Amino acid sequence: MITWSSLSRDEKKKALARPAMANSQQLKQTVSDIIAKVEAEGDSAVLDFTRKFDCSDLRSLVLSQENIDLLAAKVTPEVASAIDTAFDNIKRFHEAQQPEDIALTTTKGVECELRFTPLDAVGLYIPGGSAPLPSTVLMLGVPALVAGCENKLLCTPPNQSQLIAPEIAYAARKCGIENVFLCGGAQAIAAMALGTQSIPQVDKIFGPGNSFVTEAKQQVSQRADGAAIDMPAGPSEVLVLADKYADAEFVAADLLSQAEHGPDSQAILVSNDSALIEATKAAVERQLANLSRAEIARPAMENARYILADSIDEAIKVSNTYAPEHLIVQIEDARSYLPKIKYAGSIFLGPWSPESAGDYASGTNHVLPTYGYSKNYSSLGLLDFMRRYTIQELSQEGMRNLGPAIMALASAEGLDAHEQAVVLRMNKLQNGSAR
Ligand code: HSO
Ligand code: ZN
Repeated sequence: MITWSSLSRDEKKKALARPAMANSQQLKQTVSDIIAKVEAEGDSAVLDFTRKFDCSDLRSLVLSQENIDLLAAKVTPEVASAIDTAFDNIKRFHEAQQPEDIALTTTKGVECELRFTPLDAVGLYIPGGSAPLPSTVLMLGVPALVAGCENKLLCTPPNQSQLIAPEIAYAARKCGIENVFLCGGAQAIAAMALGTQSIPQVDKIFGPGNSFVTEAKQQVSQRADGAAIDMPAGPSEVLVLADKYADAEFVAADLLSQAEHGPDSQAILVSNDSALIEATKAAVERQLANLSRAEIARPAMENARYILADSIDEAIKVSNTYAPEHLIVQIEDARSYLPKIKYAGSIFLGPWSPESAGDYASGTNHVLPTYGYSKNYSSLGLLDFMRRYTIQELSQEGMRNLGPAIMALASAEGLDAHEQAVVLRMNKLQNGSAR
């Protein structure tokens, strides 16, 4: 247990430090080599990499519509109905985010508009690894569907049978994802960003992944001919704020549900009650013993931090400094503390709101800014699948009214051609020859 008030500035910084991100020169080079090969050779490079890393006898990168349907039909009725429930809630929550266009007269005769339009082509990346994530398909696919993106494609690494998990196929079908491609890693990101013979180029790439995927997203987003990306990513994290009224078993379970994502997951408890901290530690040990992914969760929990604060206010300050991806507030009257909470990707209020609710089914998006990015990035939402642009129209009256200001600014900036574009029109209006 760390007593916050006893720490020096440097120690405080260290107590909230995140693990160094794996962005070594070696990783950067490997990823840029993969991107270059995919750019030069297209499908055959993606196939080679996929055979090497995921499925040695993969024949095609394309998962046929027939296979998607066959796989989707294999989902058990219980899981299908759970995916349906989650789909409905996520859809409702994202439909409510539909933005309104704006049309405004700023000066008499000067009309300005702001319009929203869906992105044309989006690429959704679903990692393979130890747990297939149909929930992530929904978190990316539903907003793409609601936004009205015309081309939605999904890349995910194939299993040994050249297929994907039935739950992923079912969720993809529900979201109206048109095409599924069997590839993962940096090669999948390169393929979506640059296009290959069979994988269409997309405008923006979404979704989580390992350090290769994250690095590849970063690299393709820096290229003018590449693709935009959703947000920078680091290991997943949770910070739980708890007081003496919190249920230590609940707190432990919430820390562990984060820890089981990966050995580099971050779990932090901040409390003003040392007895609650001790009880949580004991509960973590008890619960860990029965978890199927204890091997993954244990190393993450070894890095967990248990911080004792002098007061709830101080605990909230610690949380604001850390700026967690997920913030769970198990404090009496949790909602009343909202005004003091500055940064978190998503906030879970009270004892009955575990992170799992938002991870799966409440309706909010589980793609969230990690690594302190909740200070300047937002949780994924409908607007990330849209772009906005503006329109303007000046009438003769508008030009008369605004012309002098435009001319003065252009002249102040020394940009004669800009000034001229207005002077010519003003002259025409003054000599009465304007139609
Ligand atoms: N907690 C993860 C999302 C997830 N949890 C998927 C379960 N499945 C990142 O927010
Ligand atoms: Zn989770």
